[in-house]
Amino acid sequence: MNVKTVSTEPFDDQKPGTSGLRKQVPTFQKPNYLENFVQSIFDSLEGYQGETFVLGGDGRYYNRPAIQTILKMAAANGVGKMLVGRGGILSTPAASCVIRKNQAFGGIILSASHNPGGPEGDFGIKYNVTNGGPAPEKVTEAIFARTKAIDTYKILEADDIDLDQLGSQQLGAMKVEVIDSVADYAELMESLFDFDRIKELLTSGNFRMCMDSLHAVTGPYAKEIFENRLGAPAGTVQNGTPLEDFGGGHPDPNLVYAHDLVEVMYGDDAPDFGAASDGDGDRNMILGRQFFVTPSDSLAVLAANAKLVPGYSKGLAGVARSMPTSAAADRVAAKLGIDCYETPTGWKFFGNLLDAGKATLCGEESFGTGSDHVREKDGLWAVFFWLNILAVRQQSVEDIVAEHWQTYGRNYYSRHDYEGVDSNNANTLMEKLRSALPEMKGKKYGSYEVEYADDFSYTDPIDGSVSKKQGVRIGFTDGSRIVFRLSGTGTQGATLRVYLESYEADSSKHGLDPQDALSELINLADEIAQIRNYTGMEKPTVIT
Ligand code: G16
Repeated sequence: MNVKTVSTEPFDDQKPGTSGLRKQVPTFQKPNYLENFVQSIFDSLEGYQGETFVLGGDGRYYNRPAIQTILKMAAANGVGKMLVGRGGILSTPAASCVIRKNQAFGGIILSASHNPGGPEGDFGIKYNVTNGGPAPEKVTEAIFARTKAIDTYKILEADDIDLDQLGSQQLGAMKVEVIDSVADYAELMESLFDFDRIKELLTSGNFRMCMDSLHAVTGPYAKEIFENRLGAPAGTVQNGTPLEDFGGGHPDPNLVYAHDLVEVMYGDDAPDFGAASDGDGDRNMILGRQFFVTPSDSLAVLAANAKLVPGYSKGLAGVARSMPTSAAADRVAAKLGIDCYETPTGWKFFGNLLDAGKATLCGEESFGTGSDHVREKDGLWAVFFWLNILAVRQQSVEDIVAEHWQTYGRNYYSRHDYEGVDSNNANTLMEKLRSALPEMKGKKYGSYEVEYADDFSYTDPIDGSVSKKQGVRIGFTDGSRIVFRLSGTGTQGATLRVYLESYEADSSKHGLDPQDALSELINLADEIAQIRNYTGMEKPTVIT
């Protein structure tokens, strides 16, 4: 076995963001760029030699060469066995499932999630720990520290592995097993949901659904489960073949980027149910006929109906949501008499709560929902959850949500994104806001009075770790609020996210367009943060 030790120099931009290291493909193609980061992962782990790891990605451009490099580096660094998805592909939730099922030491996932792909698109890499979830901050910080000091990496000189051949192969002293991850994932879904009932619904002739995989990783999973196992007609899954550049699209399941699905669901003779997932399969968007379910509401509806689903019929230990997600789930938790946790943005913050059995369901406004079945958010899981509820309740998506609002009130909610903002301007906007916070309490803006204004800080209730500066919150006396934060997943300039929320108990006022219901708060956000001034934009680039 020929292990080569290669000299290298640190890069100064390898700090993992909200979810791993994301950069444009040409950055990852720089000599040693990927290798430095991978070696930094191994260097910051202890006791992994001889252990099993999991490796796979969302199939975007550069996935295959990166997988080959990582395999050779893993072999050179003493990994015992590597489980790799066929073709180098694993959805993020499937990777989490495989790590857990095999009690692997950890996993390396190659994904830039919902960001566009292709030679000029984005690429990403993240490390997941043994519980199947994204590495917590203390691990990502150790990896980052190592990237700043690295001077060599190890790689095996060997031929490439055949990634399309299921079964075992040898790479130096490391065993490589190419696996069919669809099977493991489908089995897990079948253990949680009432597949018989869902099958009945999908084959009844009275119900039609459309699943849009946006040319990304969930295509094979969705085709196998919806069409082959659950009997949905061929063609139920659209854009179901994963492409390296996602067909030139933006694999982000929202009303702007999932336009094919939106056209179908808002067209004449629309199906009863529509869903989309993202590049690596962990996000979801849920639509009824001409009806959009916000991710915050989706979490609340799943929590309120969890007892209808076999895997959750015993009830929930608790729910958790990221801070900018609306408080709709809090109202359900209060009624159920269970705890509701508020964490910073980033799925990694749910890991400890799930491991400790404090939360069963988690969700984020950024189209992420999941549970303790894995340690990642899970796009298709959310679709099955909805289908299971629809199969039991035999009502439309819109009726279920409208009834939910009648019971709990409606949290009007919207997120306004300003993408590609000059980073200095974005940072100045945030700093100005932060410095104004101490003076804000009690201030009046039109009919609104500020009740609190702070920069969200989170103390993990399990390990006591503290994460500061997680978003500026301005809450008003009527329960509405505005949150400002900069995205940690973009690769060009900065993205300012403005989250707007107000609460309406009166069901006669539940039928408004959220942009109208929130219009005063939207103007206020601009007045307080000088958004147009600092971004140079008259309006957001994306509204969800
Ligand atoms: C990641 C994280 C999510 C987060 C989202 C948006 O999702 O896992 O927890 O909500 O990014 O983060 P930001 O607002 O910082 O851009 P994904 O689907 O991109 O892996």
